[in-house]
Amino acid sequence: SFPMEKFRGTILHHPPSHCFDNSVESIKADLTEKLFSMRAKFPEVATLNDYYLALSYVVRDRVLHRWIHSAHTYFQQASRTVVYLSAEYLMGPQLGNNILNLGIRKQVEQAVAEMGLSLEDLLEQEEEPGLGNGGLGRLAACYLDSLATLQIPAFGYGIRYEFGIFDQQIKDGWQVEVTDRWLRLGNPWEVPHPERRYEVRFGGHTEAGYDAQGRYRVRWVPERSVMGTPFDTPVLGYGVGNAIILRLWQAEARESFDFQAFNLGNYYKAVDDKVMSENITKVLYPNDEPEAGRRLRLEQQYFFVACSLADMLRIFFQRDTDLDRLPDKFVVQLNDTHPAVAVAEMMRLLIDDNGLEWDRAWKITTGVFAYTNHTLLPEALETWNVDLFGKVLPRHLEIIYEINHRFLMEVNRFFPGDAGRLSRMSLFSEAGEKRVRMANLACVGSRAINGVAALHTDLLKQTVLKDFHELWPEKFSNKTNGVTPRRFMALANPGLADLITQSIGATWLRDMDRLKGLEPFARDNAFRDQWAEVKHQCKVRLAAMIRKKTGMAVDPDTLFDIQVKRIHEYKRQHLNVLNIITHYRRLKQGLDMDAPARTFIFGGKAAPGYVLAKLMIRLITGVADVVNHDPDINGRIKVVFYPDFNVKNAQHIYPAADLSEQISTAGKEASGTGNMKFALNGALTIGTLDGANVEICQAVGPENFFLFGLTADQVAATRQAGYRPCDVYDGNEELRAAMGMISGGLFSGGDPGMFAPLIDSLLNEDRFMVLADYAAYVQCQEQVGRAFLKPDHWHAMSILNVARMGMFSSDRSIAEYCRDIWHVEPVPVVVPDETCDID
Ligand code: TH1
Repeated sequence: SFPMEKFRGTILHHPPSHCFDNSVESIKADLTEKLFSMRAKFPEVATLNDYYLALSYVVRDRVLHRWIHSAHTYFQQASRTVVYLSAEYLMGPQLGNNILNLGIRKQVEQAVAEMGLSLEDLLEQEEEPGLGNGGLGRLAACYLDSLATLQIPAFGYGIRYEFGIFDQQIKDGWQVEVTDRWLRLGNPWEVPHPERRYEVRFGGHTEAGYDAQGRYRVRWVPERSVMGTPFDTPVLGYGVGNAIILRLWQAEARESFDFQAFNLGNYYKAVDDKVMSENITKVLYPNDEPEAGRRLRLEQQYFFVACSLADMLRIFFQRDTDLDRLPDKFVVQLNDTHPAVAVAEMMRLLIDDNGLEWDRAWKITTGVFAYTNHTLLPEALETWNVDLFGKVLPRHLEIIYEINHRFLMEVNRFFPGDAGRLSRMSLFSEAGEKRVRMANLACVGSRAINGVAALHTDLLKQTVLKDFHELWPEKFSNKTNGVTPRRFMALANPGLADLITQSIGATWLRDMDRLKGLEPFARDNAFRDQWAEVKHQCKVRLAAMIRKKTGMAVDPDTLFDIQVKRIHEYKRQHLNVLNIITHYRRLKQGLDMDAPARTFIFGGKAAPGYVLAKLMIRLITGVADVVNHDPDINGRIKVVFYPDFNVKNAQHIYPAADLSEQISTAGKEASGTGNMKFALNGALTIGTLDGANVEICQAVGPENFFLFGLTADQVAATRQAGYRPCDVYDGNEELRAAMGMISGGLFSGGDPGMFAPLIDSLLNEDRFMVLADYAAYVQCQEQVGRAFLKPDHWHAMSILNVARMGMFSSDRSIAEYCRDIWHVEPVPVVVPDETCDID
């Protein structure tokens, strides 16, 4: 096990400082002052949102104080720094998390209460920045939390989308997308720095020539440019003085008016240019694991990469002059291929802007980057049409051609005459239209490559990155994902966190291996009762939220069986639905009457253009309509679709789960991280041997995990052998009946056509082996039902799950990145003492 000792810094028993007094009286005074100075309101006319903003500013001052001390320390020590490049960050609400990490929860609660407010209501006001799609964006946010907590000097860089992931409404059972106007009421957590803008150029052409010293030089003559302005959001570590920042770039026009056009009387064109420039950071592409190809998306990627690398070099040159030392001072982690154009941009910066020769530039570039792959799905691997790429980034395309030329010579030296290998490894695919392969560019430009779960990394080496692994086996490693226990345990589930702290002490929040200490409590009856009571309270709270959001009444005494994640065929929400229908039919027939009553809860967004995923949502709501109102069922099954799943409501959902659904086709989910959030909150998992489920099952013990279905090897072998879903269908009477109920129109108001595309795709192709796993899944769900009827044993399993989940803290993940890839050490930050009247 990894020596975490090194990462445990000085714990601040009294958070900052001479100027920040954290007594209840001070917080009250500061809150009133902020109401005046920042909102221009007096208490009688202030809205709840004014109070939310005022409290946020009170907290922000204290957060920024820690950031200033951190920045100063890192600057003085010229510390080696991690740069995390990600097109997505799903940070979640900030107020509660910052109060937790400052350690001032009790004082703030009391202060607002004495002013006639409730902290819970104020927290509820915050609209989260939904600047990501799902697991990939949330992983980036958890990693910032752990970087700060482990005292690692780091920057997160990304895009300040004006509109994040859409808000989801459900109308007549269908998903409707609504614009996410998260900035409407103001964002108190960011600090803009318009004085630190960078120019980003696009289009045009290149000109080759020789400079004064007679050296070959290329000049890029761009056609247009936009400005990038940074907005900084501080991220606090927990129990330490350290803070880091997330720096998000916003695109702006160079001049808000093109005066030349204006003087010629072309007012509209002048305004047009402003609109076009600002388009770049307007909206997040809402596809999780996307089909790529849009020009604006490429512009977004280059835009934030160019700003971030320029900023990194600015910081480097504050303390150094020799670019050969860049790899000693910075490591740049590419979060999937979305920022992979950074490899070409770095070469351009070194060669064109700083006058380095190719070989020296290449040595520096490949000393700086590391690449994380997050998916094996072939349709999710990014490629760009070469013509499009050349129009947007002509100089970068030339550089990529040159990288490719030199790279393929190297491949040819290792594997002479292996034409197939050369064409597979080329940075360009030539089958059909010519395209740039971003994963290949990321691999060639990086000194380290990693997958996000043990199985995923193994499969990467055997499939999509096989050739790269054969060439550079030493570059590859696994870094299993993790999640932050601060947000997903302490903040989301204070009842459980308190119970754990009472029994094993408070250190577990920074050292999750300590959860092991809970194991003996699994046999303690009194403790199990307390454990059950915490879970029950969480279910009561979620039931109230479901009531508020959907009008539906659900019973907290039923088994809460929850699947929340993006809607996707490979995640197989429809497999879950087929089991529900089967269970429903059995009850109608008077079978399975001893099974426990269940509430099936779904949540998740479908990409707006993904027709089958949207149909899956309609199927869930259709089944809910029938089952929930069937008098024969009498509450034995309830089905709920919880609208607009996001980080904020996720914090209420994970703690309330009895059962976590992790049922993707083996070999398709790179890792999953929801699986970890559920298990850390005491849910038991029903799951396939996919992604991190494999490691979770191993950690908690297969006797505490409901495992079912084909393995990744069996999936591949079944496919090889000529899988015919209709044979499975023909051979299973219950499956035929369930699918028949769907295609007969029972769940579509009598319309037999509505779900035909879904049924046809299952019967004809079934790319994700839903039918192949159906029988095993139904049987495993019966086992779950029987287990739930023995509450003592169930809660013992739940306790053992939590006790053994320590390795899935993002602190463990980040410690491994630090040790194996980044080679970076903690830098403790000492913040002058604050006064504090509690603790
Ligand atoms: C997800 C993976 O699907 C998930 O298994 C993993 O836990 C998570 O990343 C974090 O590692 C991915 N999300 C995206 C989003 C886009 C493109 C590729 C992936 S992979 C836009």
